[in-house]
Amino acid sequence: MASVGFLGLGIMGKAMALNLLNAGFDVTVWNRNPEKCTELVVKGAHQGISPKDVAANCDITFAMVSDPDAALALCQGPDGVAAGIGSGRGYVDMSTVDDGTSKTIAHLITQAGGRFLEAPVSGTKKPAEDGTLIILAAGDQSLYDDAKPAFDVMGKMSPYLGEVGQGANMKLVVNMMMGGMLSIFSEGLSLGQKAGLDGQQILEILDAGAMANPMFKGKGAMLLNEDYTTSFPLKHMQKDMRLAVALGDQLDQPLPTAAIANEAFKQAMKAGFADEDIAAVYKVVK
Ligand code: NA7
Repeated sequence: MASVGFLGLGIMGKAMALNLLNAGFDVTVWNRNPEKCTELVVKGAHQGISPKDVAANCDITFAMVSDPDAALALCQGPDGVAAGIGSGRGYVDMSTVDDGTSKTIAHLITQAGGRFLEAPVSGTKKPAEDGTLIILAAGDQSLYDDAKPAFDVMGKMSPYLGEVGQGANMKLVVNMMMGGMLSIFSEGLSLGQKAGLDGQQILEILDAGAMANPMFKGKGAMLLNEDYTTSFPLKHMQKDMRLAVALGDQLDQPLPTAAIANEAFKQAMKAGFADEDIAAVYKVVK
């Protein structure tokens, strides 16, 4: 099996790196806060000293960090991935960023002789743990072929979407729709209960009709129980909405519904729910 690096052991990265380890890959991990490496090291991973060190010593290095600034920070500077990647090795950034950031990272890596693939994912904590993510890959096709065995461990589907930027764009389209749906779902559930309807019955009726979907089912139970245990941090959804609205500006595409949903997530951030689950957007309309 190829030696793989994994940078960023947050909610998603930890679960994904653990699956690679359990599948028999030789895994080297690094996290900004090194304490998060301990659990994986105990289970057999090596610990890298910097992103540069990991990229220099692994055939393919994966990264899963919070946002565009974090993704760029991993690559730049004397300890960054670009300083270590060298010729022919691969770098796969699985963080959700905008297409511009992804292209900047692609440039940094390819200038240094490496191969680059962006591969943001659709799916949160549970699919990351279960290895059932949807991986949206775009960029160097030879690296896609080499990374496929690892993708098959981390996800249930990993379509190749073309040139760098298209994975990022697909992810923003998907999450923009998810944020919009969650926002109107919260308003509906709140309106119904204010009108005296039973919340559980609202969920059952939705689930029996054309609007049934796994997200309403999963998040619906959380809303009724006022359980906001973080599976998908709300601050990351607001980032995705912000990046999608910015893409709309760039492409002259009207996004009135997404823009308003973005405002609801901003309100939730301001109210102090940034680190809670996306379900906490309900609290601003409740
Ligand atoms: P988490 O659980 O918030 O984890 C974020 C990770 O990103 C964590 O490992 C952080 O390290 C790391 N991070 C954040 N900023 C930096 C900088 N500047 N440099 C290096 N590392 C950094 O997020 P999730 O796992 O839920 O989500 C990850 C991605 O998937 C995100 O793009 C989502 O939109 C989808 P720390 O532990 O704080 O040192």
